[in-house]
Amino acid sequence: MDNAGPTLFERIIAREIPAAVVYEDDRFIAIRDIAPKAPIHLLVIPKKVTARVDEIEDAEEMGQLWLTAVKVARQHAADYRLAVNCGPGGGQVVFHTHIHVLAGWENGPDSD
Ligand code: D5M
Repeated sequence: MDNAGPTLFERIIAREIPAAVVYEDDRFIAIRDIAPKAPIHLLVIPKKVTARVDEIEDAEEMGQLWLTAVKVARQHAADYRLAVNCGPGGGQVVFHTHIHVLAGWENGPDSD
């Protein structure tokens, strides 16, 4: 991490920037993506800041992140896609770790 100040998602967690919050506990928050790429597009975000998912070295922390993503996904859809962009070359643009939850297609993700 650099020291460029709070990330966009930290500012959302702090309620400095508005977002549609669909889930929150003491360690994670989930919001609706502002530019949805599926009928349902959520972001599951750890409150403990890392820039990208491969900075998480602790198995419990990584496990809870994925368990929370699954829990949030299942609150919204029976079937879903979880995705993580890691680094600029992987399509990441917000450098605060997050898992995308994509769902809601009528006939699967490649149908629309
Ligand atoms: O995905 C970062 C995602 O974050 C991208 O799908 C848009 C979303 N985004 C950007 N700004 C906001 C705000 N303010 N609210 C909600 N969602 C937002 P990445 O994996 O880094 O490419």
